[in-house]
Amino acid sequence: MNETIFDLETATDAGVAGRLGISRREFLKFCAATAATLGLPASAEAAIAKAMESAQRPSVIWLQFQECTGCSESLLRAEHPTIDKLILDVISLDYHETLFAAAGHQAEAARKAAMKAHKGKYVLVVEGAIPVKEKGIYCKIGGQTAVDMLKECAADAAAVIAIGSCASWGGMPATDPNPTGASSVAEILGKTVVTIPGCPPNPYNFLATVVHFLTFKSLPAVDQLGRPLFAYSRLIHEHCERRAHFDAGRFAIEFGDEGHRKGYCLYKLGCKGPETYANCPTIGFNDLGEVSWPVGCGHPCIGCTEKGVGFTKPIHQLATLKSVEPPLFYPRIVEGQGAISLGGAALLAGVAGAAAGAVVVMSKKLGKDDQGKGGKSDKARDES
Ligand code: FSX
Ligand code: SF4
Ligand code: F3S
Repeated sequence: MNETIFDLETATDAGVAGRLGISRREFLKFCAATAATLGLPASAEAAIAKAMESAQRPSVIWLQFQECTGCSESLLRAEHPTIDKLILDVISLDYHETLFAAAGHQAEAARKAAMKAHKGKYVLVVEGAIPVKEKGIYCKIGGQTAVDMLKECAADAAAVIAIGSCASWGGMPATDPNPTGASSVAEILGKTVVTIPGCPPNPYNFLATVVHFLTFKSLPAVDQLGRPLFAYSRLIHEHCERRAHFDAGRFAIEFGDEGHRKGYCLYKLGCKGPETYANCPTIGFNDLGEVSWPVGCGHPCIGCTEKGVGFTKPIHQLATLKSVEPPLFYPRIVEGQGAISLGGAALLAGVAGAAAGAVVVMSKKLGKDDQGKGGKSDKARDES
C-alpha cells in the first residue's frame, strides 16, 4: 500500500503519463507551481519533484462530519493533477466516505485496518464541524459520535489537517445560535492543527500542504489560527484585480448597475476582501482563468476563510478596512473619475504594486498559458 510513487530518473515519459495521467513536462510544471505557491525559491522545485517521485505514499484517513461535501467537491475540480490521480498515486486514501466504494461495516473496518497498519504515520484530514451539544448526538457515523471518532482517529495520526471553514472554526454549522454546538477540530482536540479554511477551500492550498508534508516531512508554517502562511498571510484586498477601482473611488453601488457591469470595486456591496486573509485572487478556482473567484465573477467576497467575518457579518455590511483607508470622497459612478490626490494615488499605487509583485500566480504557471483563453483583464472587460 505504501510503495513509492515513481522514479523520475528511470521512469519513461509514458510511465509518468501512465501513473499521473499528465506528461513529464506537466509534472515538472506542477512541482514548480507548487514551489511558487509555497513561497519557496526555484531551487525547491527539484526537491519537490524528488520527493514526489520517491516519497512513500502517506496513508490518509478523511473524515466528514457537519458539512456539505463542498471541500471534497472542490478538490475533485483540481486539475493539476486531478484528485483522482492524487488519490491513486500521491496519497493512499484509505478512508473517505463519499469516494469509497465500500459501505457500512466494510468501510468502518477499512478505517480501523488503516489506522492499525499505519499507526503514528497516517495523515488525518477532517472536513466539517463537530457538534458537541447533547453529547454529540447530532452527528454519528456507524453509531459513533463525530467527537469520539475524531478523538480516536487523531490519537495515532502523524498530522491533522482541518479542511474547510467548518472544520477550521465551525463555519456555517456554527452560525449563531449554533444549535448543535458545532465546533472546530482544534477545539475538540485542544491543540492547534493546520487549517485550510474556505467554504469551499481552494484545492491548491490543500495540495501544496500535502506536497510540503511529502517533501519536508513537516507541515508548513502557520499563523495563530493554524492557517498556512503561504496561502493566508495577505488580505484579499491586497491582490484584488479590482483594487485600482477601490483606490480611484470607483464602486458598484447595486448589482447590475453601470459600475458593476464595468467591473468596479465591490466594497460598497459589502465585499469583505479588506478584512479577509486568503489567496483567492492570485490562485483562482477550477482552472478557469483569473476571473474564476467570487469577486472576479462579480460577487463580493463574503469572507468565507475568516472566522468572525464569513457566516457572521451580514453579507452587505461594509467591511472593516484592516490595512488601508479609503479616500475621503467618492465620485458618483456616472461622473468623471479621479477623486484622489496625486500623493494619495502614488502612496496607494505603491502599496498595490508591492503586493502584486510579491506573489506568483500559480494558475498562470499551471498551463493557463496553454489554455490561453482563461480570463479577461479589467481593461478587456471594460472594453467589451
Ligand atoms: Fe461545505 Fe466542507 Fe463549506 Fe464546510 O467545505 S463548502 S459547508 S467549509 O466543510 O463541505
Ligand atoms: Fe477587491 Fe473587494 Fe477590495 Fe474592492 S473591496 S478591491 S472588490 S477585495
Ligand atoms: Fe471565500 Fe472570499 Fe475567497 S468568499 S472563496 S474568501 S473571495
